[in-house]
Amino acid sequence: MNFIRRILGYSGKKVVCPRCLERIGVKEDQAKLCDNCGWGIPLQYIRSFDEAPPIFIQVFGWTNHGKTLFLDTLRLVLMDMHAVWDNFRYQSFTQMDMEKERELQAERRRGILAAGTQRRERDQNEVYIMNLRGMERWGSRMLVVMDHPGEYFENFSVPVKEIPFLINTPTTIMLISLPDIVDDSKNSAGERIDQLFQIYLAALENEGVNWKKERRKLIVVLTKADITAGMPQNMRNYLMEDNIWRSIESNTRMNPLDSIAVAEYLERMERVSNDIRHWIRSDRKNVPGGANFINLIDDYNIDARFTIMSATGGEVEQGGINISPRRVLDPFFWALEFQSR
Ligand SMILES: Nc1nc2c(ncn2[C@@H]2O[C@H](COP(=O)(O)OP(=O)(O)OP(=O)(O)O)[C@@H](O)[C@H]2O)c(=O)[nH]1
Ligand SMILES: [Mg+2]
Repeated sequence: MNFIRRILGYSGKKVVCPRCLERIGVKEDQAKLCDNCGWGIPLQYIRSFDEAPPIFIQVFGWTNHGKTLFLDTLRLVLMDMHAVWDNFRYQSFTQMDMEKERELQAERRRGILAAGTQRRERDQNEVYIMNLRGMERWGSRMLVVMDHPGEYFENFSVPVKEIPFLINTPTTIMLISLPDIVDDSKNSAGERIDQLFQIYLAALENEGVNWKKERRKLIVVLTKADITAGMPQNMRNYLMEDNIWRSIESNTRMNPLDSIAVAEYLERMERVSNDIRHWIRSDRKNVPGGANFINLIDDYNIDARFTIMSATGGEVEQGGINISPRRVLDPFFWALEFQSR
């Protein structure tokens, strides 16, 4: 039997298509077009699948709130994680991924990350795969990312077919920029944080999600924390104390994130998550819709964690920005925790 399998090149192996998440049969030594969606699955993805299972990141958030910049700076930080993990290495699996990598590195060398509108012209339905190896605690994982335009999440008609990870993976990153909803001049529609969540609930409910049966996981990311008003001092300190980027930039050696340090990092993240949750629940002025948001989360049995982050590290200047991302790893670490159990 094994002999016949070898001759036919059939290993009985199945992988999850990184585009539509259907489980499909593959051969160990051949790239393959997905039987379900036709997407070209790279050979290295197939080879690595068992040893480095995929981790899917779906970002849900309105236009101009910072989704693309979050995903881009996360990739930039991940490319330099050797700073804290001695055996860390990453790899692009497709030409498109490598081009993206070069583009980000070039922008970073110029100290500039292009602004939102321009970035939106890219094909929004592309799947980016980054193979990450040698991560302390989590080992090897393939990070699979899609970046959708905020228009998709604007109202109750979310095009879920275009957003396969939303329904088919249990974890969603809900990203919201409080400065963009608190400032009336940027928020003529009067959007509130609980409304973004109601759109999420409606999208999943339309697809028949059973909240009691499958506990959904939500990572709430308050982005643009560098310009967020009214944030308690302990949270602000937490944001500013992240010095991974600084040590990467200055090429200075940091304390490695060994297994003990990672465990401590996660404990602190959990405490900060509780603080943020409390702040959202109680600060009516600076977090419009916050109390309703938290109560709905509990009502729908959702397993939520909360993070603050800044993709830029500071206010954006005309023409470009000298970035200094802070705490962009936190949502990723939560996703790893959620998708490792
Ligand atoms: N101060 C500050 N500005 C940010 C931050 N992240 C993003 N921005 C600004 O917000 C703008 C929009 O960010 P994008 O990442 O393009 O937003 P998006 O959510 O991808 O927008 P769409 O693609 O239209 O849905 C950027 O051009 C930056 O000027 C941040 O952490 N801090
Ligand atoms: Mg975008």
